Amino acid sequence: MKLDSWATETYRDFYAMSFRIKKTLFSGKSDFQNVDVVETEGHGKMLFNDGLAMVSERDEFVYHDMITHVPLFVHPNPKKVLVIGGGDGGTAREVLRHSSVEQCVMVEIDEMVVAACKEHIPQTSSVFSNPKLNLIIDDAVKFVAETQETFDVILVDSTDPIGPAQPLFGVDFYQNVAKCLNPGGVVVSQGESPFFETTMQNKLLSVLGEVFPVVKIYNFHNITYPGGFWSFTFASQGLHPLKDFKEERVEQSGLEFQYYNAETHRAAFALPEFMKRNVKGLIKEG
Ligand code: AG3
Repeated sequence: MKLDSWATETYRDFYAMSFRIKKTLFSGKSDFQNVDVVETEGHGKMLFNDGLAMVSERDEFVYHDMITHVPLFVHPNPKKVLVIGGGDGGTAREVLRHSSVEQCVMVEIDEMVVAACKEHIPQTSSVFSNPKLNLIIDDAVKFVAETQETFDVILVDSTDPIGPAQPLFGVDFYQNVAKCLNPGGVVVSQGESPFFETTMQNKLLSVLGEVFPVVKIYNFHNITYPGGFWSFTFASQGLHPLKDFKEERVEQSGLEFQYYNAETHRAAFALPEFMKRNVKGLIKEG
C-alpha cells in the first residue's frame, strides 16, 4: 500500500479504493503481515492489514452490528461466544453488549494488530478492558483443533483468504469449529464480496455445507471494502436465521444500534438474482 497522501487498497490489480490521509499513526511489520493505522480525512481512523482495509471509524458499526447481532438474536440464549480474529475489538465490543453473554473468548493470531488498535483506535479496542473478554493471542486453527471449550456462537472475523487467514476458509477448520459448538450452536463468518469473490464464496458455502445442516448467506453495505457490498455466511446445527428469529427480542434487549434492527436483519437475507444464481444448490434451509 502507498502511504503518501492517500492510503490505497489495490484489489486484484484491477480496482483500487483510496482514502485521503491526515496522518500516519502506526506502521509495522509483524510475523504475519504489515499493519498500518492511519487517520483519514473522511473515514476517521483506519486499520489496514497487508494493505487491505479492515476497519474505519466512520462505518465499522455496519460490519460489527451485522456479524454479531444477527446470530446473537437468533440463538435463544447465547452465553459463551468465541471470536476468531477481530483484533481491532469491534466484534467483541458488540458481543459483550448482550446481557446473556457471560464470556467472550477472542483468539487473534497477531498481537501487533491488537496493540496498534489499543493505542490508536479506542472506538473498537476499548473492549479489551472488559473483564468478560478473554483475549488469547494464538493461531485459531490450532485453538479450535485443541481446545476442550465449547461455545454457543462462533464468529469468524477474518481478513481475506490470503496470508494468515487462508486456513480459515477450509473444511478442516470448520470441522473443528463444529466440534467447539454447543448443541444448537451458530457460526457466522466474514464472507467476502459477492461481485468479486464468487468462487471464494461458493467454496466457503460448500465447505460449510459439508459440516452444517443450515447454510445461508447475507449481505450488508459499507464504504470501506472494495465495491461496498459485502457478505457474511450463517451456518448452524439447526437454527434458521429467519424462521427462528424472534424479533421482539431485539426491542426487549433495550440495545440501540446504528445499522442493525429487525428489518435489516430480515432484509439482509434477501439475495439479488445474480447472487441467487451463483449460490444455487449451496444454500441449505435445514
Ligand atoms: N475483517 C475484514 C473484512 C474483509 C476486508 N477485505 C478487504 N478490504 N479486501 C474486518 C475486521 C473487522 N473487525
